[in-house]
This record gives sequence, C-alpha cells and structure tokens, in this order.
Amino acid sequence: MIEGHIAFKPADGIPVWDIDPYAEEVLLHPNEYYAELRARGPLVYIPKWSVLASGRYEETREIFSDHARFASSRGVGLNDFKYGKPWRPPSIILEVDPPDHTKTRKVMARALSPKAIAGLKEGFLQTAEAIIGRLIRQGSFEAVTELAEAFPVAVFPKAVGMVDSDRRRLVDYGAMVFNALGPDNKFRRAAMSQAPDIVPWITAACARERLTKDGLGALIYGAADDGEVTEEEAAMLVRSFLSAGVDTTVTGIGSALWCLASNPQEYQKLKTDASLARPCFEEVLRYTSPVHTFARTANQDTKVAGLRIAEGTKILCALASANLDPAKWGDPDIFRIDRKPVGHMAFGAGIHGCVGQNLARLELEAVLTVLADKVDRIEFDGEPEWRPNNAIHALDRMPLRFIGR
Ligand code: HEM
Ligand code: OVM
Repeated sequence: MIEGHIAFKPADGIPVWDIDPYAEEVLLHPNEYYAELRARGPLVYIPKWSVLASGRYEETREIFSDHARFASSRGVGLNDFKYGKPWRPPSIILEVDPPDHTKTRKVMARALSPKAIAGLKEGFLQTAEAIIGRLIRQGSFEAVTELAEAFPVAVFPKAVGMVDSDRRRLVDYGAMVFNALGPDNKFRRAAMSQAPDIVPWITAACARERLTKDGLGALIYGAADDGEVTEEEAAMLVRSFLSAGVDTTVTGIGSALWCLASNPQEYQKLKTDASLARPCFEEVLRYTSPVHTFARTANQDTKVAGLRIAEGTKILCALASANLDPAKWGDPDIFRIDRKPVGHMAFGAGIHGCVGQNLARLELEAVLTVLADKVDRIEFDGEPEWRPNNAIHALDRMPLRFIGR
C-alpha cells in the first residue's frame, strides 16, 4: 500500500473505476476520461489511489463552494497532508482553511484588486505589441516558448517587482508545484529532481530586499509593515505569486492560440470585434481548463448527490470535466468565443476562487487585443504537442505561423 492512500470501501451506490487519472495518455488527451467519469456517476471510487473523483458540474461546484465540509488544509492534491509530509511548507493561502485563510486572502485580494493592477494595462499592451510584432516579421515560430512563455515572463516578474527574473526557473517552478499535486509518478519525480536548483532560487527571490518598492510584492510587504501579516508570511505570499502566477497564464496563452488556430472562424469574429477579447478568454478557460484538477478532503461524514462520503476522504475535482459537462453547457465540445460561459470552474469557486483572475484577464486581454489588431490569420505550422502534468493541461510545443495584415 502507498503511504497516505488508505484503501477504503466506498459507500453503496458509488461505482468503482479501475483507472489511473495520472496515466500519461489520460494527462495528454483527457477528454474521454472526463466523459466516462461523468457518465459513471456524480462520484466514482478510484482504487488505484483510494480516492473519489467528481467530474460533473453540479457536484464539483457544490464541493468547491463548501469549505466547511471540504477542506483545503489537508492539501489540494492527491496527497493527504495528515499522512504524508508536504514537499514544501504549505501555501498559507491555498492550503489552509478559515480562519487562517481569511487574513492572507484579504492581503492578496487587495494587492491583486482591479484598482491595484489597473496601471499595468498600458505596459502589458506595449509588451504584447513588441513580441507579436517580432513574430509577424518572423512568420513561423514555436508558440509555447516564443509567445506563451515570453509574454508572462516579460510582464509578471516586473509587475511583482522582482529585480532579477529567470524564465526557465519561473516556468519550471510552476510546473513543479502543479506536478507535486499528483502521485509519486514519473512526472512528479522528473519535476522534483529540479527542486535543489529551483527552490532556493525562488525562496531568495521572495525576500523584501529583492523586490522593488513599487510592485505587487511591495504591497504584500506593506501589509507586514502595517502588522497585518508577519515578515515571514509576506515572503510566503510572494511565493504564492510565483507558484500560481506564471505557469497558469503561460498555459492560458498557449491554449488560447491553440483554440484560435483550430477555429479560424472564431478568430475572424475576434478580429471583427476586439471587445470579444475578454469573453474569448473565458471560453478558452472553459474549453481548455489550464488547471485540470484540484482536490479537497472531507472534513466530516457527509453526502453529495445522496452518496455517503466518510470523513478524511480525498476527492479529486476535475474542473476541466465540469467545464465540459453537457448537463451544464450546450454543445460543450464547441469553442465559441461569444459563449460567455458564466460560472465556469477554471478559476475554481468559493472562498479559494482564483485571487489572481483579474491579473490573468488583463494579460490575456492584452495578448488577444494586439493579435486581433495585427494578425490576419493564425495557422498551425506542424502538429501541436501536449505536455503531461499532474494538475495542469498545457501545450509542450506548437509551431505556428502569423500572417500579418
Ligand atoms: C487559486 C486557476 C492565474 C494566484 C486558483 C484556483 C484556480 C486557479 C482553479 C483555485 C484553487 C482552489 O480552489 O484550490 C488559475 C488559472 C489562471 C490563474 C486558470 C490563469 C489562467 C493566477 C495568477 C495569480 C494566481 C496570475 C497571481 C497573480 C492564485 C492564488 C490562489 C489561486 C494565490 C489561491 C487563492 C486562495 O486559496 O484563496 N487559481 N489561476 N492565479 N490563484 Fe489562480
Ligand atoms: C500557492 C498557490 C496558489 C494557487 C495555485 C498554486 C498549485 C499555488 O499559494 O502556492 O499552484
């Protein structure tokens, strides 16, 4: 038996499914797994990891909306912090419950509020113009590194106020944090092998002295000056920026380009009406769900959809599957930039709902607006390939061609 995965007998009515959601084929091309997960029932028991999984919209939303019954403090990955030691000191916003969560969430929400980030828009647009202009002149390029990574890595560390940035370490740290949410499989081990190099670099980058006085990081340290959090807590919250703020938006941009290259008629809609940039991103999020799975742990004996769940049960919540549930969405497998998918789960829901979502939207708005203005057509210049990760569904490489106007 694997440490931390104690086998149990699921309650009557919960189907048992002998599948590994972390198998490479599933992580690369998960939509069949999601469809079968939803079809088998609101909850299924997966003996391979002794967990329940939720893939339907209604129940996934119910679980995410109820932090009192479904805790984050035992980890939001497969591993239960009660049994296995976390690989790093747990996040003091993501991996905690109220009341601990309330204070740190308030500080982060203020630093990432629409008002706090409004001033970033102009710089985001300029950077998008510079990068996209260069790629148009180049014609063909590899979109994951040259656009999806290049843009966030140019704007985000600067917004945080980092004095020195390191693209490779920032992107790989994100991938490590998300791979860490899965089992001890080859993806997690490969990511973790980089920890001795990356973790000390990240930790050092979070110190007050390594941040400018005018960035988002300084706003967090300002909360330490005001006595809202300690100096150590401020450093941990800056670590949360670096954990959650890079790989997610890299994935969002890559997936947006993939959606638009695959659906030229939808791209033409965006070109005709650039005010669709934001709705387009919401549909990219629904359709591709950068974070495919986050987990919760039942705090008490409870029920979902009338099915009994025992205290201590881990539940994998397949956000990507909820976002494709035909019981919630009409024609869920069709990408439509003007769908306006209110209530999608790509940013989560409830008290832990993505605190960086306004910043993510600002980044994607800049990229999509400049694209629509400058690029006539987006075409594949080779087969896109996905990169397996235990919690994120991202492209590995995608040769593209921009045909300028
Ligand atoms: C939380 C997705 C961008 C910072 C979350 C959650 C999701 C998510 C699903 C919920 C976690 C849970 O309930 O367990 C995304 C996606 C993004 C994105 C898809 C981009 C497309 C960002 C950015 C930042 C950020 C840019 C930072 C600037 C955070 C933090 C939390 C969070 C700190 C924890 C909030 C809490 O627990 O209260 N994100 N995120 N995210 N996100 Fe994002
Ligand atoms: C964190 C954090 C927040 C959201 C997502 C994430 C798993 C990490 O606070 O470290 O990636």
